[in-house]
Amino acid sequence: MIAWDPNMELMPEAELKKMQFKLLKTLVYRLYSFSNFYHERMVAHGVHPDDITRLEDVAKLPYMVKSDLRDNYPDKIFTADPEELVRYHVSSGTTGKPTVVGYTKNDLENWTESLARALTSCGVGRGDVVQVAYGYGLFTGGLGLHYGAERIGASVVPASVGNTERQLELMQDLRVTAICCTPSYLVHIGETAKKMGISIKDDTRLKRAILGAEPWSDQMRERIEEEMGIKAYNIYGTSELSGPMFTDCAEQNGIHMWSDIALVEIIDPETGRPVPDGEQGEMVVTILQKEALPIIRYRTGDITSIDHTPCQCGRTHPRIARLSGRVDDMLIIRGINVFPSQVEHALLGIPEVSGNFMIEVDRVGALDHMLVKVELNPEAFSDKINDILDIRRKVGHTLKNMLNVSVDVEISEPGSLPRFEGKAQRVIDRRVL
Ligand code: DLL
Repeated sequence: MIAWDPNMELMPEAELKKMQFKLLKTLVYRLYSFSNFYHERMVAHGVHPDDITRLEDVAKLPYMVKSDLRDNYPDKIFTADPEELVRYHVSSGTTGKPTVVGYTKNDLENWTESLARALTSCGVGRGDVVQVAYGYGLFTGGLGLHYGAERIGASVVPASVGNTERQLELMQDLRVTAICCTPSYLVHIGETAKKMGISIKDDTRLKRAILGAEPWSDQMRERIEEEMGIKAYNIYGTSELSGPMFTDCAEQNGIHMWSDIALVEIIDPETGRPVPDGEQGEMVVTILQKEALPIIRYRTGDITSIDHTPCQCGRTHPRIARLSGRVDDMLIIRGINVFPSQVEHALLGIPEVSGNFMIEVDRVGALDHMLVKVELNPEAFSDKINDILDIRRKVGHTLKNMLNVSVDVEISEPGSLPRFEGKAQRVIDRRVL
């Protein structure tokens, strides 16, 4: 196993915990003394830095949520002098004001190092040609992976998103070996390649894809790996935490959360109480070393579970499971909780349809009504109405079994549903709640 920073990545768990405690204590004292926002929060919550006497005491600190950042727009929570800031990223979000994240030189350094570790653990290194097809600019994906890939000595192709045919030309001409983009964009690149008569498996040198920024299923990973003859890794992060920072390793069995960077808790989103290892809940993250915009107990809204058992790869940092969705992604259909990721999971088990889908939710009378629009795979395309009705029935049954709620299914032609270059937006909820 090749690690970027073996001392840190293979450090015994007990030592990691000691380090985390020290970092937490320093962080809490610093913020209590120098940040109005955190000082007021801690006082209102009845907690003093002296109350933090062991790592588990992190639970005594108040939570932070996305609206705290919005309400303090643009930089009221920042704790670095303005002249220390070297970068801003801005996340637009779907509602209200955007959130602004500032970085000092050290913040960029820690972010870049965590990505260097992450990319190395996916098998990327010197000699690789990395096509960064996440958006460059205010989004953290493009520049983040760019700096990370440069740090490990790979050659970077800063392609950004869009212009898909050109992406394929670059991939072939520059002998790209690894691509970083959203999973839905890679699927779109694959479809475009087919139309252009290019086989990614046979006509390119692509070996790895580092995919994230949106939920995707294990079935999707397998399908991508098989079709393109590559290994597909999962990368996670959010702008508030700095950006993408954490990936799975060669074992492809969970995302390593670097313990010197992030202290991770999994809680029951309703009660706020911790849930045991292996059980799903909302991930709460404290970033232990951030200067410009410190983050204590940030409720990510992301649903996952944590595993502290040793990983076969040798890294000692805990792993989180593939994210199954967001607390706020969850649709409640006639009282049943439904996650869009369950729909993807179900569809990818049906050979006649693709994993590209749209969900439309309406209220008809007093009842919720969910329509899943599904695309046929080109091989299953038929002009016989009975064939299409059979597929529709099959999809309906599979979804009912997976979701425990009946949904309507609309079958459409191959390639007819929207394609996404950035994060896929698959749900249209027209209910007025
Ligand atoms: O999406 C950062 C990023 C860039 C991650 C490139 C990975 C690759 P935001 O725009 O702030 O930042 O969105 C963060 O995206 O809370 C998750 O809900 C979702 N997300 C990110 N990665 C994954 C993933 C970037 N691997 C939000 N699986 C997060 C599922 C993901 N969801």
